[in-house]
Amino acid sequence: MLRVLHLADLHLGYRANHRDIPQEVFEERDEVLEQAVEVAIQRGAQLVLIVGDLFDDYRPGETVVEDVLRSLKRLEQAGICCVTVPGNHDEYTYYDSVYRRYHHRWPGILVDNPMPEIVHTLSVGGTLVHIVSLAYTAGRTNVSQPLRDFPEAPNDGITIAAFHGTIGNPFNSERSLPLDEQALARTGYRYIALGHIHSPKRYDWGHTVAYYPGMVVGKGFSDPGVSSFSLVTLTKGSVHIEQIPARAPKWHHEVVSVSSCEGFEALINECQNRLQAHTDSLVQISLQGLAPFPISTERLKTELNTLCRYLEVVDETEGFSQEYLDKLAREHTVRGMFVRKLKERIGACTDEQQRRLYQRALLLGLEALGVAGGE
Ligand SMILES: [Mn+2]
Repeated sequence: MLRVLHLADLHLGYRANHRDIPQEVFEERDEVLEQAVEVAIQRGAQLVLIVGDLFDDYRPGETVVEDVLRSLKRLEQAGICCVTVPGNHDEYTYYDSVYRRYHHRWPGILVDNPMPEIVHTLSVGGTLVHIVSLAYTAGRTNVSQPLRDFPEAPNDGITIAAFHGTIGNPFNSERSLPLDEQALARTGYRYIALGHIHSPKRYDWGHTVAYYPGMVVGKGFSDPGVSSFSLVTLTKGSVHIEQIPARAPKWHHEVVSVSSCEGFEALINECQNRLQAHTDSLVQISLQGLAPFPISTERLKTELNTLCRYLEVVDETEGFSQEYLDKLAREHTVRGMFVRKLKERIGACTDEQQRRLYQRALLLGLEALGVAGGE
């Protein structure tokens, strides 16, 4: 039996400076490797694989690097083999890449060969475990076609691979490693630890299992992470992957339809209900549908932002509801006249593109006349 803690895409050192998200959220996510080390020790892992994008950048800050070295040192002292594979964010290519600058001090195995090779062999309870990997290096790793030449699995023991790349994407334009799915399936390796794709995915090719554990701690609402570690247990007949919860900032995206809300108070209530299960999360509320009344996202934020760790409200409504526009059209004001005129034009319109243009004009006009900000 072999127990492997399979990590990938930790993206340590990531900071989102363009948002008003509190900095400590990102400092907190940087502690994930130390947690992973704890899990590896407590759960008796014999091997830790870090399959690319350990850092968010190839030149991370010194503090982040020193913390990583300290954590990996702990693994070494606990007698756990650790293999670090550079990714595409923390690419090995650059002369001042973190992995070149800290190579001499890196605990465990730091992969630096540009094409797949057996990088290390360890013995676990008398069984040999061979590890195949590479560090994608621009100009040296041949990516003119998806990678399909892999070293043959030796007859003694089992073979495991660790690749940071994309399966089955021969025309990928990003700087990353394309991997040939059929060729991987033919290797006969017992387990292929993958990284690069941030959501989990498992491939079963007969006796060979390949797996993306996903990003452990999220970077934001569009890249929320899985908030768990993947502990892989290999036995003679099976590959079992257990999810172990990770303490990490939680990102949550919530869609709220405004169409059915009677008024602003009802909308606040609806949002409050939705937030109840996410009090310790960073939440993004996306307002959708046709608004039956003017919505102030600022006011919503003020009303709700104490109910969760951080709140962002995005107005993605498509415009105002018919009822609301009818109400405005009845006003004896410039605004009422504007709405009447635009409604007439929209009603008479036969061209779809022209109609959308008028609808956009209606929204912009109403904004200018002071309705979108809230009454
Ligand atoms: Mn990544």
